[in-house]
Amino acid sequence: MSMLDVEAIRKDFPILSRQVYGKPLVYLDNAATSQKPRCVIQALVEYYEGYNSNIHRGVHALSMEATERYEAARQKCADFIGSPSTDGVILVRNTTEAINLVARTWARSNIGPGDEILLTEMEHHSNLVPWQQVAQEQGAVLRFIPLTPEQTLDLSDMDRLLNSRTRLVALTHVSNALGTINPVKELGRAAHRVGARILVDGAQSVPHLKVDVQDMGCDFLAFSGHKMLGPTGIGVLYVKQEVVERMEPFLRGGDMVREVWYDKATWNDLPMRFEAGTPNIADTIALGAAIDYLQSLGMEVVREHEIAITQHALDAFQELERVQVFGPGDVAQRGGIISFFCSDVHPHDLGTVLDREGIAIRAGHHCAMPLMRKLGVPATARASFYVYNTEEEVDILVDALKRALRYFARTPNGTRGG
Ligand code: C6P
Repeated sequence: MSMLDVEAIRKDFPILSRQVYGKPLVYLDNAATSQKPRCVIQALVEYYEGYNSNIHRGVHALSMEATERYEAARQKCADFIGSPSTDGVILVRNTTEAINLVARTWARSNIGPGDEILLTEMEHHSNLVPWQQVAQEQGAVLRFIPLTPEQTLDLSDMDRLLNSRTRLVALTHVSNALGTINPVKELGRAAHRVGARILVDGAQSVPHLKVDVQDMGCDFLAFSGHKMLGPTGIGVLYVKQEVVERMEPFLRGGDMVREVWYDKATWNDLPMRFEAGTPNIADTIALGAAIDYLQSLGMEVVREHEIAITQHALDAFQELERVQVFGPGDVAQRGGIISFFCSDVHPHDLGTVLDREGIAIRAGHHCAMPLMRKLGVPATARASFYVYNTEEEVDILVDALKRALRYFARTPNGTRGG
């Protein structure tokens, strides 16, 4: 049981009352994207119906109103992650763009030949492929913290992996493909001891846990609005003050400049220096509404609910024969993600069968192909929870899985059967 009034919360999400193939929707794909409460949808409608206009330049009432609400939403983002200032709260499209921004700006001036970037074996492609490019173009070396048999980080060889050549440690806070929560605070301290910076991919943590950038001690934090009840197309890159002050701009053009001549330009104040062109005004304001909604629930309570439902799922999954659940057994070390595999059936086939019952899960490599190779599986099936999910929904999933696995056990090699 959790302290959240889940029945009341569910009423705030119009989509949760729809049916899929005549069955009530059981939405368990929240790690991919969350659903949106009415207040977020309403914020979009209010903006377009009431004060749509461009920001930071108009002298008219609509523009001033839009600018005020846009900047208020930025302040909400800053407060939500405990950032003391908005100077380093840069509004981008998503986690992927946030990480690429760091790779294209900070990394260009701070990483050189022979320097090392320390990642982990569980990174999402978004926190791997940009660093591959930095390594190729700048002659840097990528190193990887390996996994334990329980798919947590194996820190036993850190003295070698983290050394005086390390410039950056970049890792996910919560793994989207395993559910594992990583010790980012400890790794931040260790990184700073050797003079390295730390980037935390918060795509799967900021929506679910109380994340405080000062307590965590990170230099960069990236996250996406769409996984935390907000719209798609808006994300945040937080950069620590002393770092952002010395960063070169990313995209260049309107809005990010102070003064321009034919042959040169000077830069606008922080953080506008990193927001060239007309930004995503409507979705930023709606992300502010999503943050208000999460704050009204309280992030500690959001996490408590996640722990309760994940524990319930871990217990229920034990009844499933020949199903391997990835990640640590201790619920305190995992987010609301159950990633699993059964050799009797390809995860895609499982996903398709569940879909016919109205149950939405994700099946695939979860943008973590190197990790799938490490685990020795082609893909996994993944159920992921959020504030509106109930233990009953977990039971519906597990019952449907039992039926599906019985069916596939009779039709070997993971074929779809008759
Ligand atoms: N993971 C999932 O189903 P974007 O797409 O830029 O909003 O987020 C990228 C990203 C980065 N890091 C982690 C840990 C993530 O989980 C994601 C997005 C989704 O797991 C889509 S692949």
